[in-house]
Amino acid sequence: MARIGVLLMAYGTPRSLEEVEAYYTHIRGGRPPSPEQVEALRERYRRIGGRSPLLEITMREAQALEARLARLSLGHSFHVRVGMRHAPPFIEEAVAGLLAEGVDRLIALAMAPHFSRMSVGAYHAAVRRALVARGAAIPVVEIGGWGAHPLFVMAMAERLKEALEDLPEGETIVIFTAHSLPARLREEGDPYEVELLDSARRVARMLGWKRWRFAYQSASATGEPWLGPDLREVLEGIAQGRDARHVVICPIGFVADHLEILYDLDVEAREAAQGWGLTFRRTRSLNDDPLLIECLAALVSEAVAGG
Ligand code: FEC
Repeated sequence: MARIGVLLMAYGTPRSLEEVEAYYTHIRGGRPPSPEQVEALRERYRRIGGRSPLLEITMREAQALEARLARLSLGHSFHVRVGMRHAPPFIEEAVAGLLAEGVDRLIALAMAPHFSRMSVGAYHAAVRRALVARGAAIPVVEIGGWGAHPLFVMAMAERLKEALEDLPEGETIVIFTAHSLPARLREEGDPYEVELLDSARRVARMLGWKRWRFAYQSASATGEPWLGPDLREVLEGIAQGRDARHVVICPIGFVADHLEILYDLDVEAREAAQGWGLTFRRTRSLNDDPLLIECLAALVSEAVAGG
């Protein structure tokens, strides 16, 4: 019987408004943001009640996954721990904790279903760095993009079906969204966009829903071009072309509620859509939905079997 450490990784969030500056500095690779930038970010957290629920939700996912893996009786003991990329508990601390618990191998699973070297790739790199720093030579299975997994597609399709229930098909457009990244990734052959569009197609096909678009959200102002089209442009185009009266946003690139959902979509995009005369609805996030947990358990079991 092996002792298997499962590292559930997510973006990370400041635990209070005081932590925003350190968090933002970490995201920027150690370059401190200006006081104005810090204040603007604090204001976004204030607008969603002072903090984001991302850490608590990821903790709940980890507990549910550990319980589900135990019930599956796979013949191993599973230790599921949370590691964040930009805030405590950091990935490095989680790796150290799992090593102290005596795990003999690791499965690294990012709570971002679509692979990009700038997102999931960076989570995996943090795991490798943490192992090297501790001189630990245990096997690691890095789970790549899982946005095409049938259970993920089914879970997203259920949420979308629920949001579409009472809306007239001829007057409604679904917009699948994901976090934008610098556009140079396209030329570099990064799989992010291909995986996102594939996921969106699968969900739409499962419901037989034809009227959908894809847009990126939450781009940063870094001075370089980011992947588009941006959600605002798509909303404006729909309104100007009178293509639909209702829009349903399905943030397929995210699994949990956090700032980019609760502010960027529920506040900013909603205001924009309504300003253009559209009614706005968003699919509920999966969070610790049993079907998502089932999907994570399947990913871990497949990794154990394959790795
Ligand atoms: O709820 C929370 O407190 C955390 C919300 C949050 C999530 C998230 C997910 C992703 N990001 C991705 C890429 C980038 C790149 C930059 C960047 C910047 C920020 C800033 C905040 C922030 N991100 Fe984020 N991201 C979240 C929050 N993100 C806050 C800083 C302010 C701003 O620019 O808006 C640019 C870094 C730089 O300046 O150099 C790039 C990607 C994801 C989705 C995958 C994942 O979850 O890992 C990709 C959640």
